[in-house]
Amino acid sequence: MKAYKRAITYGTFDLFHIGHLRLLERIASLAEEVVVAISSDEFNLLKNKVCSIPFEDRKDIVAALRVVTKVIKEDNWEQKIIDIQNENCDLFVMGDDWKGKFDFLKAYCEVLYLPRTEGVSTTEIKEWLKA
Ligand code: C2G
Repeated sequence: MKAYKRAITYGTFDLFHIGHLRLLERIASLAEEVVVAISSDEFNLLKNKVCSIPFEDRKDIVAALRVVTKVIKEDNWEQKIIDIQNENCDLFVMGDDWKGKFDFLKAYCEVLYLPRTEGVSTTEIKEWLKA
């Protein structure tokens, strides 16, 4: 029996890497089910991020993971409360680069920020590829 029934997390998951996987694995160790909201290409532009990999591919890669129960689309900053209610989540998790930013969700479910995996990021991977 895990501490939570159903967790949700949000992200771009561009150029999927070990930091993304470690986060999702840690969420899966805490909750029976894991819902992942993948940022749409359009929403990424609002986040001032240009994706290398299109939404459909980023979604299929995450959906294929054994530790992921379901993937939904993230279109805007405002959908988290509705998502948590619609998906019956009792846990919201993000990496700690977001620490404190989503504490308003504590009114709806547990909110956890987990340490990021050091030494890897999509930005660094893009730099390496340019070198
Ligand atoms: N992450 C991590 N370790 C890394 C890189 C990323 O734990 N080395 C985590 C981030 O903290 C985040 C998740 O992996 O929780 C996805 O990271 P991104 O794809 O960069 O997501 P982001 O652009 O932060 O989108 O509404 C919330 C946003 O959609 C979050």
